[in-house]
Amino acid sequence: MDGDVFEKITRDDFIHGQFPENFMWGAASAAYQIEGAWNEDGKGESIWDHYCHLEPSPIRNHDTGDVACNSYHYYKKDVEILKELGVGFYRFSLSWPRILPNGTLSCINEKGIDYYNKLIDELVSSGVQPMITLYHWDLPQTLQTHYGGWLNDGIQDFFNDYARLCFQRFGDRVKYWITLNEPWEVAIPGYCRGETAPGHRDMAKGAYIAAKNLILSHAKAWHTYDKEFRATQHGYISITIDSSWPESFTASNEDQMASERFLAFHLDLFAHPIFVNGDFSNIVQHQVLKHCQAAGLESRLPRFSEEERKIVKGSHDFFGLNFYRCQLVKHKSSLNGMKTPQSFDKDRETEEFLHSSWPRTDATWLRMTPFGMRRILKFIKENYGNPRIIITENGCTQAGEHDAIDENALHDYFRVDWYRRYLNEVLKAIKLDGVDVAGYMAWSLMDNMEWNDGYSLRFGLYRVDFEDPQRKRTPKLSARYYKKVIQDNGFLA
Ligand code: GBH
Repeated sequence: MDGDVFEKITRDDFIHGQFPENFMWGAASAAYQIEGAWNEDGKGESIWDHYCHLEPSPIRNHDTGDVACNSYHYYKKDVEILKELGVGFYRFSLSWPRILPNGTLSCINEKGIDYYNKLIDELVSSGVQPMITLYHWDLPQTLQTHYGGWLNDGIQDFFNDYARLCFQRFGDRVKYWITLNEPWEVAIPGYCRGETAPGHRDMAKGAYIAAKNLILSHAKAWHTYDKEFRATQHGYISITIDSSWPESFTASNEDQMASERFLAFHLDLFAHPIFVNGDFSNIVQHQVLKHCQAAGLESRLPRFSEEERKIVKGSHDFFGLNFYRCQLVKHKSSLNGMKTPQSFDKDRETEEFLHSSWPRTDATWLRMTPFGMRRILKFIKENYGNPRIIITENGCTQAGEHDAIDENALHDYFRVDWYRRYLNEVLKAIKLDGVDVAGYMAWSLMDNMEWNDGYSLRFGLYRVDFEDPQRKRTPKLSARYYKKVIQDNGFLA
């Protein structure tokens, strides 16, 4: 580490300059986190409705998304603030059970479709282009209860049916589609560790089975768009993948290999099949097999058939990236034969932690580490065939913000600094490393229901007053700052 000390001082130096012409500036949200109206107008229950209503509640302060920002009723307020921000794009997600209450075409909820039509029309007439995420974690509960959700390969066709319906109903006005948001967060916390909805725990196999179904679901929907809609609708469709950027704990060969493994099991777990060759990488195959063999077992990793590899490989129009943070990564051997229970977390043979010098936020997992942005962008350029990249999420909570009152709550200097630094690293990636970054969506447009952390973490450019029945949205300083960066299309000298 010592050799790097000087490099670390200069690493964050600021550059002036502008983003490419027509750079896509936007802000993002997700259905469960903002809509509320969880059981209104025929909407079905989602796994997040179900999970938040469990007793005892697994959510901080027993919060739920029952009302959230009430965007189902106040979507016009959302469009107002998007206009005020001056963004060209709004990335939001559709609630699958609002459109298909039990997940399948057997029942189509026209009222749910009306809601999204009204939102899309309001956006388009306001000069804001919709970018739609089909799945941001709120699976219809029926599909979970009756089929086991993402663990059942039947989900691939259910998702494809749902996607086709959305292209049919909304595709005339929507040119950017994202099939799945952060499949890693679905597969690992959702179906392996059991830490988020649906809370299914299967350390040995859950992650891989869900991952394979997520990848194939994405790929089938991509082909449906490609074959049936692209020629008339002229849009773009891809997937959004999230990952931390690993910084090796030491410069040792061991720790550097551990960083490689970390990426293989995070970013690359989904990017490798889709952007490289239709299959899990050799590192993943080797690591899983090695742990199984040590215990005298066959590999737990499901394989892709030749037919499946063909439809997965190349199923993308751009690389959707959600990037938040770096993690320090260290080698950790976990080969202990029969004594070690088989587990996704052990397959990686890594240990991760945060550097004490990285500035804190309100979220224990999140520290300000902008340099990782430039590095992960360069990695994507070099490893996935220089794709066009759209950063579909980046943003933060600010330490102490939740309890701040009066103007303190709106003077989010830390968040201003965050956007300034992370965006500057994006600019460096474009100007200095030649990475093809086409757009950036701030997470989030407004404070919202932050999953297991409820309303205790605020990620918004706009503050939402959750005590107010009208859910008033008020711009924070960061909203004004972001607006200025958009107006200048970068950082003027
Ligand atoms: C994104 O996930 C989501 O797409 C978005 O919906 C969310 O609001 C946003 O980030 C902010 O979190 O508490 O230690 O168990 C980013 C990946 C996955 C990071 C879950 C936080 C919880 C870690 N997130 N993780 S912990």
